[in-house]
Amino acid sequence: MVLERTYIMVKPDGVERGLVGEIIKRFENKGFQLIALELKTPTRDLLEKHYADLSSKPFFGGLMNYMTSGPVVAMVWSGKGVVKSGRVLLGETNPLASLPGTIRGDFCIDVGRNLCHGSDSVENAEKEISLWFPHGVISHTRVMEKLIYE
Ligand code: 3AN
Repeated sequence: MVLERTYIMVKPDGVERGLVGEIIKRFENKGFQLIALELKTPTRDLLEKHYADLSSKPFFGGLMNYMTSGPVVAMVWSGKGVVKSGRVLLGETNPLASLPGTIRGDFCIDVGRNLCHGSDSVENAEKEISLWFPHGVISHTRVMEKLIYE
């Protein structure tokens, strides 16, 4: 089975607030598989590439300052429908519009401190994975696959 991949990132506020484990737990509980993880302080150059489509937005400067304020946890998750489902687990961009039960709905308030990032399409996921993990990710088929998929 060829499984989809997505790029999920715990932003500096999520790392600082000790929510890394909670966010990972929700993806694990769902049945998705972690195939890459790195704690790193991203450079402005990397973030400008990651957020290239937002460069003309009025909040871009604030977004850069926020995202360079500390380390992030960069991850790649794999699974059936993981791009869309990952966005559902995260909640809406605006945390106040996110339902309880989602990560943003449960843990944050402001759009400029919304804890996490998730790729919004399969195409963007593959671009973001290449950008954040230029050396690739592990290839490992886990034994429990049969317990997750029919
Ligand atoms: P998402 O992260 O849900 O895909 P995008 O790609 O529209 O949302 O925005 C990327 C990031 O830019 C958001 N996660 C948030 O941190 C920031 N952002 C988006 N819209 C605003 C806004 N109106 N004010 C401040 N920051 C924003």
